[in-house]
Amino acid sequence: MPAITRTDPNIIITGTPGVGKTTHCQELAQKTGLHHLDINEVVKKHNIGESSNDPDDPNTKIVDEDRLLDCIENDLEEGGQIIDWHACDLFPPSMIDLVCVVRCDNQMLYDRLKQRGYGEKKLQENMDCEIMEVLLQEARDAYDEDMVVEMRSESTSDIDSNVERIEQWIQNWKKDHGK
Ligand code: DAT
Repeated sequence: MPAITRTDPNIIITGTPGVGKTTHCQELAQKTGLHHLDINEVVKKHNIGESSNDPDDPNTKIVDEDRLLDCIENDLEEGGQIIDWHACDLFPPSMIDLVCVVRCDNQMLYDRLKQRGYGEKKLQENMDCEIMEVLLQEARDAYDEDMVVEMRSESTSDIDSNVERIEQWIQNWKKDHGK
């Protein structure tokens, strides 16, 4: 396997919408100085999402994944990216060092999505996604088993302990890779 040239790891924070990805990414970026790579922002900036034809869900964008990868290729090569996205299997495993799948209690997720103003259909689709552990399975299928960790995000103390755990992991990664 070729040596890793990046000096900081690339970490995916994934999970069903509403579980707490962005909250984790922001806290982690602030604590570590790594870059919060918000894929929603990349899609907007480069205009690489097409509106879905679903009249119930006009705001959801279908993203051109090849173009997305072109847009972030340099960032991934550089390293130190905290990738915030509700899918993970499009990122090349050779570029990824850790995948955190954020989860939360179903009722809590329902309340968060309701508060976000999701319509009933979109809400139910996302609830099914969480209940069926779709993102966890996607992560396990795409990456080595020992790269994938599951984290709960139900209270502020969960965020603190998850972020602390990832910070510790980053330090170990740097030591192990002589960085
Ligand atoms: P996502 O990026 O996965 O869509 P988010 O970070 O925007 O989710 O969080 C959705 C909402 O839930 C937001 O109002 C913050 C809240 N939230 C998430 N995780 C939480 C936690 N562990 N404790 C308290 N509130 C949390």
